[in-house]
Amino acid sequence: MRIAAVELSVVRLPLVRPFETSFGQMAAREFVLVAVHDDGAVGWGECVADADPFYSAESTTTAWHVLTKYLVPAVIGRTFAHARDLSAAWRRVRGHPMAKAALEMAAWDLEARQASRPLCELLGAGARPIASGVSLGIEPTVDALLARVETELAAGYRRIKIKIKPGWDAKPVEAIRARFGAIPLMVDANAAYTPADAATLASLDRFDLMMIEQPLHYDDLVQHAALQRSIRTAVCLDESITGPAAAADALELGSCRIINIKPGRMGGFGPSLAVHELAVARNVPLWHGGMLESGIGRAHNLHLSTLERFVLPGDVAASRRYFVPDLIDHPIEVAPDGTVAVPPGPGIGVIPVPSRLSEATLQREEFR
Ligand code: OSB
Ligand code: MG
Repeated sequence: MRIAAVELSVVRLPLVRPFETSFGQMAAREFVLVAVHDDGAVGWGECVADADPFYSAESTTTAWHVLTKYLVPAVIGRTFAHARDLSAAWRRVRGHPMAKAALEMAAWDLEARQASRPLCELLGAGARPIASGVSLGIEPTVDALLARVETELAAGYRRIKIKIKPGWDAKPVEAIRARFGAIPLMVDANAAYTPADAATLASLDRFDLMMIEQPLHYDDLVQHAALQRSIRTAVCLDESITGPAAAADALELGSCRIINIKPGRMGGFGPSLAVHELAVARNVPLWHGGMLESGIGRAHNLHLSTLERFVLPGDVAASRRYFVPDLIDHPIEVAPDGTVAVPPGPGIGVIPVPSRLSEATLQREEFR
């Protein structure tokens, strides 16, 4: 594959409904979309960095800066045997995993399209239905949250995750258990607690949650290990798992029992495959996280989710939960059994609808 041309766009899509987490409220997604061209073939990648650096240090602006100034210049005009080799070209650039992942994953899509194979096969697996869960934001009232849970269970989703923060934790969980019984239920704190809250977090043990996701600081492993020793519920790490080294440290320390994989957070599919290998070796359950991606990023996530160690339902829900219309030609749908199909065809299996893309584009630049 030769990186003959790269097209970068900043795209803005309003969310179907605002999404509130412990770090703030989002009403729209604003992200960098990458198109990599070679000889008529195009590979697509979506940068999961948000407009604001609240989930992690990266933002749309930093991703644009690092892509235009460093990452694209490092690969443009060059030939690579495999998409996983691109990362060697930007080895000197520290950090910025979301910017790197967007370009690396576009190259994976291009490589798969040029081989006329679905991306999941290049990643070492094969298409299978992916069990899907939903991530529900913080609501103004418990009743509003219960109504959302009811809707998503009726749609077939296999697990409910609710966002929590101090003051919005045991109360909504207790209300969901009271109304819906023993459904697969988990919580995500997005780093909103400190070790001083250990008693509050331990009090959630009585609800038999599948896991508590990222309760403590976003780059901590040591305090999570102490917390995991003191509670029965499994800790799952999201923000803290920045790549294979952090994953190995977390498992060694006992910081978590479950890992949430997001290729954007770790720098792309290369590092994600390394974490997957580690999880196979150590028998650690994985699931695929979501970053409110458009259908482009979600299609990448579905292909990666076909690997064997993704044994828990992922945050890979239907297009209509996020964007109407989605950026892609064939919206992603959930089946009545709560699974989502991997888009068939070469590469990720979907492309942006040109008119929707141009309507949503705020800024654009081409490199050749
Ligand atoms: O922590 O998993 C998270 C969305 C944005 C940033 C971080 C997270 C999330 C979600 C939504 O939970 C998952 C999705 O449905 O895409
Ligand atoms: Mg999370």
